[in-house]
Amino acid sequence: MRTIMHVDMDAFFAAVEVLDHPEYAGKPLIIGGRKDSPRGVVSTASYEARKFGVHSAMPIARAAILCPQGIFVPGRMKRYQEVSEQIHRVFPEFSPLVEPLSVDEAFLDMSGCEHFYPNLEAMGQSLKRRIKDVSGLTASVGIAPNKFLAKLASDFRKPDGLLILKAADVQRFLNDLPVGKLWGVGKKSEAVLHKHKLYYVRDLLPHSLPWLRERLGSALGSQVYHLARGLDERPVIPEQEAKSIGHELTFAEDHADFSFLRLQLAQMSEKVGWRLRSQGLHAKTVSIKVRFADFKTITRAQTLSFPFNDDDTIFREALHLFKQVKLEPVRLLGVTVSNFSVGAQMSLFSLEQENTSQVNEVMDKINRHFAPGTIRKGRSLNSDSTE
Ligand code: TTP
Ligand code: MG
Repeated sequence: MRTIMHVDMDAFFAAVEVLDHPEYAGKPLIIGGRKDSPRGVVSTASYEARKFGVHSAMPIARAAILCPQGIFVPGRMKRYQEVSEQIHRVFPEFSPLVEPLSVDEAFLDMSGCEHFYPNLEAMGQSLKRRIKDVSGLTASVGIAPNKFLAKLASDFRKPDGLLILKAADVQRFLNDLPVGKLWGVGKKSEAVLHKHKLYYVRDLLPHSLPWLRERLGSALGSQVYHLARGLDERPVIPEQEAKSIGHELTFAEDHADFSFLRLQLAQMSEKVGWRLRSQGLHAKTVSIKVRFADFKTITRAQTLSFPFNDDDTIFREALHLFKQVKLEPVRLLGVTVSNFSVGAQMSLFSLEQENTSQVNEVMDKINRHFAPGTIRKGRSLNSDSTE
């Protein structure tokens, strides 16, 4: 029997804002944009704001109607990333087998580590306490015999929760769970199950594996059959090395204005370059992704003969690729670099490139010292600038 721990920070971005602005404590706080921002979407909301029905992915405008007294802040990704890294550095203290899932959550395979703690409750408390000490924030933790159950458990007592699901209690816990909570059951398969009057996990139990497979398809049918019985064999997979670094942006409206899109490419190239350099990497390939108004999505890539890590090369190649695409209204734009090498031989570079790399170094230093984006290249500041 395995022991899997799932940890997920509570109202993460909002909690970081409260940490840095104690005057926000206890108030309805909404992250993602200013109140009058017509395009913003809610990243997250404090638990106080959630009482008004505000939730992630909701348009800011809607949140402003539901919760007019809310405090609206645009969000500071760099700061959240920093706290995220603090938290993710804690996990390996508890287990060598950590699977980071997102900015604020991870699975830890604690099998074989149980004897370090008087009981599983103490194990969970110990992780929660360590996260609090390191970051000042609360996390919710679930401990269970597998990943599926551990994630359900951490969610169940949020915020600042801890739930241990023992094998003997699993079926009772699952029986009252809506079928939509089973992994893989989206809106479509939920509708199929509802059509058969199957609303809760307990309703699924009388149905055989072939019966579910026939209605949901072979793979999902089997998954639902097993999850409904609390069975999930998926291993905790330790972090894989990043194979690419990218940024993409979905626009609230479709854009066909070339100078606007070029500005977006310039800004994304800077972000990608910054991340590449902060990880000490060089890349050889630049790719762009373009999704059009009709959701048709294309990617284009260019591999260079030398490794690079400067914004200029990324932007130049991204722009070159973009110019070859027939301009139609664009819904999403992305820039990615891949094909990494660690460091690069400067001797291979021309003097010009060496100068560029010095400019980037100075800009990064300033941006690290002050806020990211304090100093930027002219072309990413407005759409009138030249290449
Ligand atoms: P979540 O863990 O899903 O949410 P949360 O930590 O804010 O709240 P909870 O207590 O329910 O776990 O996501 C982590 C962060 O990721 C969240 O603080 C903001 C960001 N995020 C978005 O930007 N957009 C989204 O749609 C979601 C779901 C999250
Ligand atoms: Mg969270």
